[in-house]
Amino acid sequence: MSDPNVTLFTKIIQREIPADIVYEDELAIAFRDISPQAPVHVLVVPKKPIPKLAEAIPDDHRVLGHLMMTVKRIADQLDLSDYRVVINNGEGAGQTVFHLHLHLLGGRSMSWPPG
Ligand code: D5M
Repeated sequence: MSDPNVTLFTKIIQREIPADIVYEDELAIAFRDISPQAPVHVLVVPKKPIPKLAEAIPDDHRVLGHLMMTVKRIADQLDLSDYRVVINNGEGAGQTVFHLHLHLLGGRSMSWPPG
């Protein structure tokens, strides 16, 4: 049986499948979404394969904070001032890849609430 923690994001981290990587460090990787919903659409992904935010544990607090700071770093790097950060938690919220990730969306105006 295949390991449910090995998603395509693990394969991107391990360079088994290609991605347009914009940032990487020991805890996180960020790459452009294959199906961009805005002129800038980057996924910020922890290297630890946490399936979704609801499954994070107290020990994950450092990596979770790091992901937010990584979003800020990439937004600066890409010269974005206004942007949106989204986490889809669970199928009903639109999650399709069960390896936690933050969507960084920018480069166009956005409305609220999201669909
Ligand atoms: O977001 C999962 C996102 O992952 C969705 O916006 C498409 C994106 N995706 C899927 N496959 C790839 C590859 N191979 N490279 C880059 N981006 C990818 P979710 O919140 O789970 O719906």
